[in-house]
Amino acid sequence: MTDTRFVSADDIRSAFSAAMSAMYRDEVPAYGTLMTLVARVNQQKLSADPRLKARLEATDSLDRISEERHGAIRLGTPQELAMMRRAFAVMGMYPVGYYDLSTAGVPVHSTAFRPVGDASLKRNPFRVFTSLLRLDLIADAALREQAAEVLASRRIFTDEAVRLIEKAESEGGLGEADAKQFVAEVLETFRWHDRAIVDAGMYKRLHDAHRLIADVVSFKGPHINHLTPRTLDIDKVQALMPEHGIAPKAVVEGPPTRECPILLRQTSFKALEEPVSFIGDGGEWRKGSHTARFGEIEQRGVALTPKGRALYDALLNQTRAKVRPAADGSNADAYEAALAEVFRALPDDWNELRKAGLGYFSYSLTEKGRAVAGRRVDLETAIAEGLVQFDPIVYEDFLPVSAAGIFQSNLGDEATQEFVASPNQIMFERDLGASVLDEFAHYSEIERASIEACFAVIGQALA
Ligand code: OOG
Ligand code: NI
Repeated sequence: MTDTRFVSADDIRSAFSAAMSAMYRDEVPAYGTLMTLVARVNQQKLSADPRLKARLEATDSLDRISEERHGAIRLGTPQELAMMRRAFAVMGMYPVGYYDLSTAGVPVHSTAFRPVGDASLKRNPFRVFTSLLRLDLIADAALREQAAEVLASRRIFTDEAVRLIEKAESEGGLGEADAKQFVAEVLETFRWHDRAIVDAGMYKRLHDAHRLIADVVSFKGPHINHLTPRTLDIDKVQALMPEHGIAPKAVVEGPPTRECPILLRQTSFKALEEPVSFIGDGGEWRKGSHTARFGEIEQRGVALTPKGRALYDALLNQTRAKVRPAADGSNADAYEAALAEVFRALPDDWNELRKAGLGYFSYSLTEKGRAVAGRRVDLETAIAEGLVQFDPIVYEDFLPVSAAGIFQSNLGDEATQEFVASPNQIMFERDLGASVLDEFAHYSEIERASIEACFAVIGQALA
């Protein structure tokens, strides 16, 4: 039930993502340049491909096609993570998936807060990839303790933000004035602060332990570190970035270019070195710099089943065993060629993907199907006879290897470091104060419900 006294969570999320986008474009002008480029390439693609345009018109809000799909933050403590979960819940964003990045040399584990229902995703799909620093992976005990101390002393939410989160929880929502204020207050948490809360010496020690640790610990809050609009042609934008004065990362992460896109492809421009000041010995400000903020683009394809995903992971490993993409882009062509070659093993045809049980699809009745209501037929026959059609279910989540690639290229390419792989979803969920939704179970349920809806009309499945 929607309560008319309250602004819907979807509307609050939309207002929040719009406010964040405006703030970030203002803070990071290169991001504005990227947005303009993405919008232009999207327009060109739509004019050149009327079939794509028609399909998107039917399924998406075309006018919002170039808007942000996600952003990312890195938090320092369990308390920050738990409060962030509550703040996102007010915007209809729930934790989906657990990503262990330690295997890839980044001392964090993460989830994505996102809308889950179809209607909410269509209204505004904005999500935030949220990482929690793992101090337990820092070898130097003294540094670990100092970092924990700094983190314990900061408050990343304003008092008003906390008050409004509590109000939304106890009353079941926020009215218009409160919702507006909530957006403004929570936005403060994501703002950039160019004055560090540590001195230059401490910053250097944190930075030497891992650049990401310095990024999380040294500032007043978890500045949004990137936003990511959706592109309809990621290869084109990647190729055009240099012409617009922005330096792309070496390679596009994820699967290769395909007729039938799978999962998620993403690339970013490299993080910018920005002026910051550190606390000096005599309390004065000392000038320095920090590199953290960048812009990214994404293009999504079909969600894969566990079987499809296992194949994807195996093929990606195989590719990277052949050619490991160098940070300077020197072997980008060789990597792309190897990726395309190895991924031939994954069928590039919707029906083959479906029949092999590799991807998730949403089924619906055709007109012909509705006309034969009551007839008993099994799914494959119904498809073969044109009674039922299927569409790929879009992957709305993230990929750990890709995420690590995005992290690495923006932490400085020399920052690769080995950690002992130690996924700890139990610890993460305890810190979060909730369990994360299993993305496979979620897609599988969408698929199952779509099949049931068909059989409610054309009789029970025989199979
Ligand atoms: C997050 C990197 C991961 C993605 O799109 O995979 C990410 C970060 O750098 O904090 O955003
Ligand atoms: Ni991202």
